[in-house]
Amino acid sequence: MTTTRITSAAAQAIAVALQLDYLSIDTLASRPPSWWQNVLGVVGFEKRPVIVGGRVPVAACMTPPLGKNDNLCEVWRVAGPSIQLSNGAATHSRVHYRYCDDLLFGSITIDERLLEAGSSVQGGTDDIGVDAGALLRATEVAYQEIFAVLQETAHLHLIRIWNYLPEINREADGDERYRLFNSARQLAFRNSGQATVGTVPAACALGSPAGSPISIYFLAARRQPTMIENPRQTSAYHYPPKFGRHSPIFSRACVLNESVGTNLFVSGTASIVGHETIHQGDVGAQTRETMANIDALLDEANRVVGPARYSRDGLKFKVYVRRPSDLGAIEGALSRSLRPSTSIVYLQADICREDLLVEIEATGESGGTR
Ligand code: 3EB
Repeated sequence: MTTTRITSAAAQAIAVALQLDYLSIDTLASRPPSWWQNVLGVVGFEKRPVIVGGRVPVAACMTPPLGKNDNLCEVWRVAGPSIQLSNGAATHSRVHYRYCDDLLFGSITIDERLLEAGSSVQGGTDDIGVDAGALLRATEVAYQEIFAVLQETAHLHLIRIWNYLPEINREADGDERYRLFNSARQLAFRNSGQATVGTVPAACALGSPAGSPISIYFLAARRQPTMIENPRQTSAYHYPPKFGRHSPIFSRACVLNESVGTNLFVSGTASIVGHETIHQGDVGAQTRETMANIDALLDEANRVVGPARYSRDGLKFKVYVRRPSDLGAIEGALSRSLRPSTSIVYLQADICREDLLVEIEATGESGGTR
């Protein structure tokens, strides 16, 4: 028998466990200060929840909850002995953030209507309208400020980023707003010296109601995660130009190696095979295809990272529903493939392709050997 030598890096990795919980505002209100000490960030749905104490960054999905999820918050917490959390100190930044040695949670909210138009995406020409220009500029500013914070605290690796943009499918000056967002996001990655293929974060991009600010929140890490692509899908960063001049920059999933607790991040996943949407108009079939894609990502994660075992049972889900009237059909399809106790939050959101009716994201814990 061999003795296992625990390296200091491994010991440190084991000491921090990222924990994701969906808790009601009332539950949050009853938690003692010692518990709040370890909270990295809180995310509300539809609007920013009011959290007393004020030390923890509070983000908002801006997407209204559906069904019986009222008053829930997404809470990111680290557990483990003697973890020290620090708050963002960059007063010149719009990013609110909190971090421990390994992990950082951050959030940024920008109202594009309050920014001057004039993005460098225009390439020096004036042929872009004010409407498109404002979205391009706001997206660029948001990503620039995020990357600046990551440099400052040396959490250089974005692992997961959630993007909520108002009216994602609306045309602005002849282009869809999601496609404009993709252009500005890609440019911001380039300008900040980030890779635009391969080691890019897991992500999602959803539409929020008109008049909402752009709301982005993210997790970053000191160590490089392992990126996972889906063998059934074209990598998003290699989508053909018919989906937009600039491809979306995200990985299908990533794994935070040697970290316990929540360490698998599955991007927003939809009914896409190769690069094409399938089952147009059939929300039940789209839901089943999306779960087949998530299964393929779990298999791929198990293949790539070895000893960790991921399965549907270890996942918590957020389900974005385009048309509220489809909620029953989606719940029905999921109830046939998930255990009744599975954590699922349903939200109303526009999805970034007009023909997609549902998008599902997940976060996971590995469950040992199965
Ligand atoms: C897709 O697979 C569906 O632009 O950041 C999923 C996850 C989607 C992330 C993003 C978009 C994004 O293309 C849409």
